[in-house]
Amino acid sequence: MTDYADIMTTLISGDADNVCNLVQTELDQGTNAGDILNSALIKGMDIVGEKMQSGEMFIPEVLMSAMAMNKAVEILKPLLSEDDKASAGHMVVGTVKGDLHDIGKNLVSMMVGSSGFDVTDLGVDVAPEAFVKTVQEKKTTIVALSALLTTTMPMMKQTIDAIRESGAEGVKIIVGGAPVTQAFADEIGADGYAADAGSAAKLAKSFA
Ligand code: B1M
Repeated sequence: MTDYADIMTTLISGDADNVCNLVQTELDQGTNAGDILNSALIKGMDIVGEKMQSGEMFIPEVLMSAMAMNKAVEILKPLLSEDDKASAGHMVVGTVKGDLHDIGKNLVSMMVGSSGFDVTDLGVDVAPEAFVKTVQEKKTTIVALSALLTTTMPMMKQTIDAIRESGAEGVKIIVGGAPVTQAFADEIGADGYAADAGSAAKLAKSFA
């Protein structure tokens, strides 16, 4: 059985061209696209998440890996079976109303997307009603809220309340962002808190 060490190492180093070449070589040799996705790319991104958490990788490096992952997935997409395409669930992510910071939120979006979720990114300055609308329209299993300002943290509670009051069932709401803590997450009734994008992907998977 292939261990895909080359693909994983190249993905972790963020070398998109070589990841794509290695993926294409595997395909040319008849390797199944779903196997490459699950056993090489998603596994590789799991390692990126761990390295990010431990401080071994920094934001720009993580972004390079995530971009390499996205390019490789584009090659595999037409070849994936419906089973392979079935995602871990649907996540809606956004920075709450009044807050324009999006760099951390984009990382969360990429890391969670790379770990098998179908992600809708609503962007920044997202009103509670917009989250509610998306949760209702898609089969959302997880909502991830980002806030970078102490002044927009209360908007996280308002958003959680709006989603709960809309009657959405089985939706897990997770929160994060520099000023957010586990204690704050507990206080506002969130289902979870993640300190960084790698942890957000792990947390999302734990709910899948
Ligand atoms: Co702003 N800003 N900013 N800013 N800004 C901060 C946040 C601030 C700490 C700077 C400071 O004063 N030291 C401060 C907030 C103070 C506070 O409230 N305690 C601040 C301020 C005051 C402001 C303005 C009010 C300034 C002004 O206009 N007077 C203004 C507000 C605008 C608004 O939002 N309404 C403002 C504006 C801006 C820019 C537009 C100039 C720009 C944003 C550009 C952009 O995002 N496209 C900006 C920036 C760049 C920053 C700093 C310098 C960097 C933020 C960043 O991107 N970090 C920031 C200072 C700092 O943090 N050092 C600052 C990198 C990013 C990867 O980290 O977003 O924390 P972060 O994401 C992390 C984790 O937090 C976590 O994962 C990521 C890592 O993996 N995470 C989640 C984030 N979201 C998550 C969601 C999850 C899970 C994890 O869901 C489950």
